[in-house]
Amino acid sequence: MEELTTIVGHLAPDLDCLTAIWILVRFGGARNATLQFVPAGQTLHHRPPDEDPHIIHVDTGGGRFDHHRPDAQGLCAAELVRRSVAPDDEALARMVKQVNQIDNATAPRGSQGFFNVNALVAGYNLLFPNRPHHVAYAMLPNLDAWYEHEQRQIQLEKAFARRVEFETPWGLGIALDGDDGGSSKLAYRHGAVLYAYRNEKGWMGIAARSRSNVDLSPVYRDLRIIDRDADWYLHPGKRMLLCGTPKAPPRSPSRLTLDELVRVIQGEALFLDRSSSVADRHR
Ligand SMILES: [Mn+2]
Repeated sequence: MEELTTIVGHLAPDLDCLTAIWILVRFGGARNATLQFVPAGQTLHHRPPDEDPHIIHVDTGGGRFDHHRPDAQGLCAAELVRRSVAPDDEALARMVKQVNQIDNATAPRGSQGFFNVNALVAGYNLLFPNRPHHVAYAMLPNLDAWYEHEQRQIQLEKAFARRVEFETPWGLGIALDGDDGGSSKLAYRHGAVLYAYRNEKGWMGIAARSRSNVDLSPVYRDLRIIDRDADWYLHPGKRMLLCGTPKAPPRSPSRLTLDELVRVIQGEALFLDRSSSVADRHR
C-alpha cells in the first residue's frame, strides 16, 4: 500500500481534514502518500470516493472518511479515520476529541478567544491560499508536537497517583518526584495551593497558584542558607522558586531530596541545617 497511496483532502484544508491526513500518514502506514486536494465535497477525477483502496478521501467526497453524510452527524473526518486506523491510542483519542469539538463548533466557550490550533491552520491558509500542500506539510509536524504533548499529559496523570500531600502555611501542598513541573495544574485541580517537584536530573521547583497569598521569600531565604551552593531562583512574583529548568539549566543543582524540600517549605529548615545560621536567624 505504502508506495501507491494517494490521500485526497479538500482545498483550503481545515484542522479536521489535516488531522485526518496526518493520522493516515503517521499511524496508517501511508508515510509516503501523495496528497491531492479537490473542492470540498468532490472526489479525485469525480470517481466514487471508495472505489480504489489506494485513493483515500478524507473530509470530502461522501465516502467512509467523510462526515458530511447523514449517518456521521456529530463526528468529524479525523474521528472516522482514527476509529479505523488507531482506535486504541489514548493520546490520539484525546487529540481528535478536541479536533471534533472545534470542527463541530462545540469547543468550550471562551476557548476561541486566544490564538489556538485552529487559528494556526487559518494562518497557514492565509500564507498559502492556493497551495494546500504547503498548508499540509507545515501542519504535519505541529500535529506531531500536539500528539507528544497529549502523551506527556497521560504520563503525568498516571504519575500523579504517586503524589505526596502535605500541609503548608498557605494550605494544601502536593509534591511529586519524577516530574518537571508539568503537573502543577493537576495539583491545583486537586485543591493544592502549592506544588513542589523534583525531576530525574535533580532539578527542583515550587510553584503556587496564581490567585493565592503564597509568598515564597522565607523559603528562598532558608534555601540560600541550607542549600547555598544550588542555583535557586525566586521569581519576582514570589510564587515560583526554581532550581533548574529546560530554560535555565542549573550550574549547580540542589542536593536536597524532595522530602527535604517539603520540610523547608513547612518552615523546618532548621532540621536540615548543617551550620547554625538558620538557628541563629530564628532565635
Ligand atoms: Mn473540513
